[in-house]
Amino acid sequence: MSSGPVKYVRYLLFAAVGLALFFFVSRSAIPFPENIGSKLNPVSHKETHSTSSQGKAATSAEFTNGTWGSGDRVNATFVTLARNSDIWDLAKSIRSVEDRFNRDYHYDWVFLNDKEFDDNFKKITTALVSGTTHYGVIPKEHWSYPEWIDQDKAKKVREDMGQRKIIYGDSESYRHMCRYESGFFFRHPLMLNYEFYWRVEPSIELFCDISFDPFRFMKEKNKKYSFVLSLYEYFDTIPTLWDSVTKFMGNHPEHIAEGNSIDFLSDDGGTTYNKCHFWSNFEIGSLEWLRSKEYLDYFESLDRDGGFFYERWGDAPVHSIAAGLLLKKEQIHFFNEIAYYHIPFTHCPTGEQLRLDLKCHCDPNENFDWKGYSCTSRFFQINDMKKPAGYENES
Ligand SMILES: Nc1nc2c(ncn2[C@@H]2O[C@H](COP(=O)(O)OP(=O)(O)OP(=O)(O)O)[C@@H](O)[C@H]2O)c(=O)[nH]1
Ligand SMILES: [Mg+2]
Repeated sequence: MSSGPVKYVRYLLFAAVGLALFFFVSRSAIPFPENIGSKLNPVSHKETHSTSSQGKAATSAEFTNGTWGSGDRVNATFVTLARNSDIWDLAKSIRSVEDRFNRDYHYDWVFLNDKEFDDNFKKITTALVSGTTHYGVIPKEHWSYPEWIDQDKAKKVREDMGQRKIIYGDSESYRHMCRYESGFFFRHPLMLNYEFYWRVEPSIELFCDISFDPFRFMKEKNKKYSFVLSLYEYFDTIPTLWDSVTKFMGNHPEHIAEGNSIDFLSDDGGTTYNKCHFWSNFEIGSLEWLRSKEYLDYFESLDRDGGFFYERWGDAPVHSIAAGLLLKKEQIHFFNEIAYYHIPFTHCPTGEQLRLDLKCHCDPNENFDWKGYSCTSRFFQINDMKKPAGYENES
């Protein structure tokens, strides 16, 4: 991992290159599976000033007056994949989550690692988490090459991507990490007893009090996946991902949900991928959905195609495309109220009164949601959601 300023510059470069690529790189297009029928027909959407079903479903008042805070806890856990060396960056994240939310709820926290956690890691995290902590080692078969992968070919790809300076392009462990987050963390024995998860990474920050229980909100509203930030993926990491998804859709039309979010993912009804994805370093989601036949068939199909190793598919587009295709639109939720930072992007809630009520300490000018490289406007548009008042001042 690189140091702070260097990393920041790297991200700026990455964002600039990504933006340029988004506009100039031609997209892959393969024949569209006909047996999906009307499920992927694009619908036209009005610009977003009507009140939506999603907008009606959750108002800001509900998140500040305790509507979702009362009652029993949900069967849920925080989950973090980490190395022993991540301990101090992770300690900051845990402190933030505890101070802003979990000290009132005491949810459990599961830590997963491809190696044994050392005593220092366990001691510090146990002291910081107000709920029960669990520590798991990842089974070897979930963090190694499947037998159908040609490892020489994978090595050449890493060397080539390294020379082309693609972020994490030369990293073998990053690829295992992305594949693990895409297809396995929810199947770890420690995760099997839980219904919902909240993913936390090292060095994140929460800027506002969370005065409601997001797990409870997810469960009672029948939400399966949620996000706070969305953006465009770097094309060179996923050149054939959509081809693989298209193949899956052709083989499993029964898994594609009626009323899905295809228009979040594609500008042409599914022929090509527009690279929009939810930023998965923050996720609150349903483990039961990830363990469903629909999701497992999807992951298995993508995994067989080898792009986790022959390209550098990230768990963010993999999860997002699944959510976009396998779930109904209304099962995906945007949490404006959860203020979040992971280098280099900030989600600072739009709406001054909300920020004051929640004791936020983020600068609204840094809010990424309505800026050009975010996909959140598109999410609002496809769901006919009204953007929060004041968004124009943050674009
Ligand atoms: N156990 C283990 N965890 C890892 C490994 N690589 C990454 N992780 C964890 O996987 C998550 C994602 O890795 P990050 O390095 O944060 O990836 P990223 O968010 O794309 O990039 P950054 O900007 O560096 O944060 C984090 O929770 C890491 O701690 C690894 O080799 N072993
Ligand atoms: Mg990270």
